[in-house]
Parts: sequence; C-alpha cells; structure tokens
Amino acid sequence: MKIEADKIKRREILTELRNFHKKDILFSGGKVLSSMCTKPLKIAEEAQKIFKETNLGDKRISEGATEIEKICIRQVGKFLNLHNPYGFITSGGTESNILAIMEARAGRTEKNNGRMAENAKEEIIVPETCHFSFDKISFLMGIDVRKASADKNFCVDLDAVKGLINKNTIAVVGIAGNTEYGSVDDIEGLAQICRAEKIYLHVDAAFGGFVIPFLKKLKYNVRNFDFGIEGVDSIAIDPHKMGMNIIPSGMILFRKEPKFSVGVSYLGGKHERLLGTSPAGPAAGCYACLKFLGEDGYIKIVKECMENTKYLSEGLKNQGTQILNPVMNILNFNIRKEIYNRLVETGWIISKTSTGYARIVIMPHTKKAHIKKFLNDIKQLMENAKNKKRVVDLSD
Ligand code: 0PR
Repeated sequence: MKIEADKIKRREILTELRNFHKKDILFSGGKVLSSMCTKPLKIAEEAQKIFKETNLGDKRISEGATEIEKICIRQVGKFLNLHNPYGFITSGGTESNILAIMEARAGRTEKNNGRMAENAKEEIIVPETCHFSFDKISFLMGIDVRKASADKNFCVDLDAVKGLINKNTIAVVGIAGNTEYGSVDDIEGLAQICRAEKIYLHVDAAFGGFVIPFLKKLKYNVRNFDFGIEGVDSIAIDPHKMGMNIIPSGMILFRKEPKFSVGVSYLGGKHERLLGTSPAGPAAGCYACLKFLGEDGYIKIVKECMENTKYLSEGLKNQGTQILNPVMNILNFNIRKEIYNRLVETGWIISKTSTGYARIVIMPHTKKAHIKKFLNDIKQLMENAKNKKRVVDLSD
C-alpha cells in the first residue's frame, strides 16, 4: 500500500515540476539569442548524475572527484599556456572572480611591494566595461573598485589604468571576452604595468577562455590573454558557457599555489575553496566535455559559432543595419527602439548594452535556421514601419 502511495506521490511531484519547467525557455527552441550558456553535452549530464552525492568540499570522502578536478585544471591549463596550474572548479565566473581578488588580498604583502598602510582601504582597478560581479566584490569584500575608462573598441585604456594605481591597489583586472561586446583588453599592456608595479593581475576570461584559444587555432586575429604572458596571476574561465558543460561550473586557475585558506580541524586540515559544500557533478561534467570534445571538438564548435555570427552580421548589413565588427561570437548592432521592442514582444531573447546597442550572443544552440528567422522578422518589422510611415506621410 505504502509503496503504491509513494509511487503516485512521486509521479504527481514530477508532473508538477514538468509543468513549472514548461514556463522556462529552452535553448533548443532557438529563440534565446543573448545568453552565454547553452544546451550542455549529453555526456556532461550523465557524468553529473554519477557524482550526485559527492562533496568536493570534503576531501576525506571525495578522493576520486578531487582527482577529476585536478585533471580538468591541468587540461584547461594547457589551453591557457600553463603547465603546472593550481586552481578549483567553481560555480561560475562570479565565484572565480571573488576567489581571484581574495587571492590578491592574501598575497598582498608579497605583491604590492608591502606599500599599503595597515588600515587603508584596498583598491582594485577594473575596466569600466567589466562584469557586474566586481560590484558585488566591492560590497562583499569592502574593497574600492576603481573603474578605468574604455577606448572606442570597448577595451580598457592603459593610461587610465596607470592613472588609477596608488599604494592601495592590490589588483588589476583585464577582460578577455567582454560580456557586452566580446572585446579583449590589452592584457600584455596590463601585464607590463603590473610587473613594473608588482601588482596582482587577474584576467576575467569567463566567456572568452573557451573561445580565444580556438580562434587562434582557426587563425583569427585575436589578442593574447593567457599565462603565456608573464605577469598574469590568475584566469577565470567558465565551462558552463562555451565549455559546453552543465550549470553551474566555473574555473579559476592560478599560476602559483594560492595562499588563501582557513583552518578546519574537523575536516582534517585547511579549506581553500570559497564555498563549503561543493558539488562534484560539474567537475565530472567538465571532465566528460574535455575528454569527449578534445581540442578539435572545441575548435569545431567555435568555428560554427563564428560562421553563424558572420551569417547574422552579413544579413544585418544587407538590410542596411549598422553593426560593430565582432571580435568573437558576440554581435552588437544599431536598431530602432520600436523594432527592438517588437522583437522582444514576439519572444526573441535579445538584450541591449549600456551604450544602447542590441547584443546577440551566438552560442552553439543557435543554428542558421534560427538566424534566418530572426533576420526575416527584422526585415518584416522594418517594412511594416516603412509602410506605416508612408501612410502617415500621405495623410500629412
Ligand atoms: N565574467 C564575465 C566576463 C561574464 O560574462 C560573466 C557572466 C561573469 C564573469 C559571471 O559569471 P557567472 O554568471 O557564471 O557567475 N556573463 C553572463 C551575463 O551576465 C552570465 C549569463 C549567462 C547571464 C547566461 C544570462 C544567461 O542566460 O550575461
């Protein structure tokens, strides 16, 4: 009796959940044109299930998962030009950026030349175009976040960075794959400044980390950003964005062994992560993606995203729309407000940047057929607007 009742209960709960899920918009529908996540690989979902009860935050009972994490960090280190990396699998770019700035703080007496007064407020310098996670870091860590202006290509201005450095600066941040524009800061220039000033340099490649290395293999002209540049101390890179892994999964890689940790005697020593209990499923998913795709698989994915980005940009240009030349699979263009609003009303998930451009991220779930439909909808709306205007003109 009890078994039958439980079965019915389970079925009811799952039906309720499926009904909630129907309200969510899935990537496979093709309408999501401005998200940095995508439909994960099937094998990543399967890998996650194997590790559903494993807690990476407790090394005593996660030896296997801890090994997986190390292998993933080492493999991604290879993509980022570092042969003996340290690091963690995190919940995403936000957590990785927090860990980087925590590390800058932990190592500040060594870096920063010991210049900072004991009670002064720490400062970090970020590009004004940085992700909003740095505003959270400011609130959370009580750090002053100084924003350096960007040039016309939405890359940080090196002179502005230099001008903001003072004895309280504990870190400088550069972006490789800007959230709104896909631009890549001059990391070599930033590294030169940071080396001279002995300041920690963190690169936020949450999005671009799984794009730029493969763009280079495809002979695209894109800036260097990785550990091959002397002076880069850490890089954030997200498997749950272009890495094809399940949500949530980020990664932080350090050049040197991180200094931050807290002591926890009942867990057998020290704890170095930000989160306590940490899911091992995303680490397993990451392992599966890296192994299943390999470098060639990632190259193929990036190639297709870039071809589709080109297809969209050519289509828009042919319709007379002004676009910004894309650095990667993020496209910005000018569009009239009414048309933008109509596109949103008809279900397209697109977004607008702080400077007023429409912003599209061409992820692996976006296929040519979806772009064709999108272009067609824009064309239709432009024609409607023209016809409406003509009617108004005639009645004038
Ligand atoms: N750094 C950069 C450069 C980012 O673009 C992002 C997120 C982060 C850090 C923070 O990463 P997490 O969100 O993993 O903590 N960029 C996307 C954004 O804010 C995140 C996103 C992804 C938003 C998918 C919506 C979405 O559907 O746009």
